[in-house]
Amino acid sequence: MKKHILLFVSIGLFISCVRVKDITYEKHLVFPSDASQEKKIEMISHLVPNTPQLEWQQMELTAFLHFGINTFTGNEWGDGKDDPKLFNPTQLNCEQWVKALKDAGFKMAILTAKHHDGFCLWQTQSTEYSVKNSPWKNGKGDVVRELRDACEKYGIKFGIYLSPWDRNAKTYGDSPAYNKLYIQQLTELLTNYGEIHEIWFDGACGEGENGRKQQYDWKSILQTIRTLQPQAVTAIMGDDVRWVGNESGLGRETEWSATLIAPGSYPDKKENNTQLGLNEMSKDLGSRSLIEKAKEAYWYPSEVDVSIRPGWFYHPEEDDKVRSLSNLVDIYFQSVGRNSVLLLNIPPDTRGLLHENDVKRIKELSCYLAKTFSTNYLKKGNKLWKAKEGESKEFIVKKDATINTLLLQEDITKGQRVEEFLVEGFFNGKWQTLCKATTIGYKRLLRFNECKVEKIRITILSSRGEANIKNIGLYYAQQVKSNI
Ligand code: FUL
Repeated sequence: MKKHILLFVSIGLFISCVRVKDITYEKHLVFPSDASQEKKIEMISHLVPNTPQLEWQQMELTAFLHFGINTFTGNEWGDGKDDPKLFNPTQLNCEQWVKALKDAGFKMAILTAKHHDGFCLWQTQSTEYSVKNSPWKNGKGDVVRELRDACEKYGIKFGIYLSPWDRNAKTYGDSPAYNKLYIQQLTELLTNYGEIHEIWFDGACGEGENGRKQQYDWKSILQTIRTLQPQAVTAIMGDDVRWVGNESGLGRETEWSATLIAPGSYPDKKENNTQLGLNEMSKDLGSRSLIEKAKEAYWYPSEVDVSIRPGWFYHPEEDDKVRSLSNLVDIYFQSVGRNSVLLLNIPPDTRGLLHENDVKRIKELSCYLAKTFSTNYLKKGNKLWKAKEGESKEFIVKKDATINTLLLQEDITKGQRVEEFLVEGFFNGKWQTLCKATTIGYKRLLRFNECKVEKIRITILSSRGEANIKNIGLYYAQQVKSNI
């Protein structure tokens, strides 16, 4: 009898442990109205990405391809009245785009299937304003198809940008009629082109004819995506991926993926965000003081979108204005290195090719990153460290190594938890501060003055419960001259 009781107690204990351990909130959580601040912190520390969000985050480096009627008119925003006959790339070759991207380490390409001008790059039934009425391939061409096939061939993911704002559609501003057209376009793209991994909904939005304001039917739009392509993430006006808040390649130093800002397409977004005084540009999207006031929380990670040139579309006069390597390296550290995914725009030119100058620069970037991160000077940095607040841990550095860069990663499948940490190096017989920062998240990269250290010590100064540090690395990143 005693034996049985013991067995039952142990099974009961085991089950309750598993249950406590297993509680995570995927993508969204609602705080109980009577939850204490302590309870809220505990809950948000267990907020985690869903599978598409996690896979998206792991890509780190993705490419935007702004291409369309604007490529041929020199505009950044077409008014929807440009003649489709202007669209006539002379040597369009999506394999050239994708090969260059793949070689440079990009994991996905997102094409502007339709920009604000409404010109569609695929054989759509929804409008006459498309490649069908262009001279390119006698109106039989389909850029979406060609890019899709090239992505398949070279093994990178494929995404689409479908501008909600449409300056050509007659129905724009007549909300039900335009929503129908928009969902038709989305359905074509999500049905006829294989797997799509990101759908980008631009927030830019003007008025339709006679000042009519379009009310988008986000509920049906998201429903269409979840039905047709459940593995896809929806960005910006979508609810999986958040716009970082600028177009200059700058992530926040304190970047929470577990945020209090409600996604663009949620019906209660306005109320929630006004109550908390938040918008996409706010400096703080995840602090304890916001948690105290918030009713809900979202796993809504940041994406840094920036163009390699001054414009989003190709303009020949910008051929010598491609960002320098040193600028791109800084952008990488300020985006991927700040818990974000980098979405770098490389616009195809009027030939329908990625320009030589851009291709050269992304290649240089990938060589630089490969060289920097090929030698890890830290010993045993990839053993999971379950770190309590206030805890320190020492790590041995390989002998005689000169270092200036630190990499840290949390296991975000358990939640994002670290609020502040300190890194010291032992040299000249004493511990000296190398760097101190706030959030880590999926990935944090920090650069500091180069030095030779025997060992480093990391202290978790503040954390929302036990932090799961799954990877630490030490590297040497060479200085790049600012004009290169
Ligand atoms: C903005 C657009 O208005 C630009 O043309 C570009 O597409 C950029 C990525 O998003 O909101």
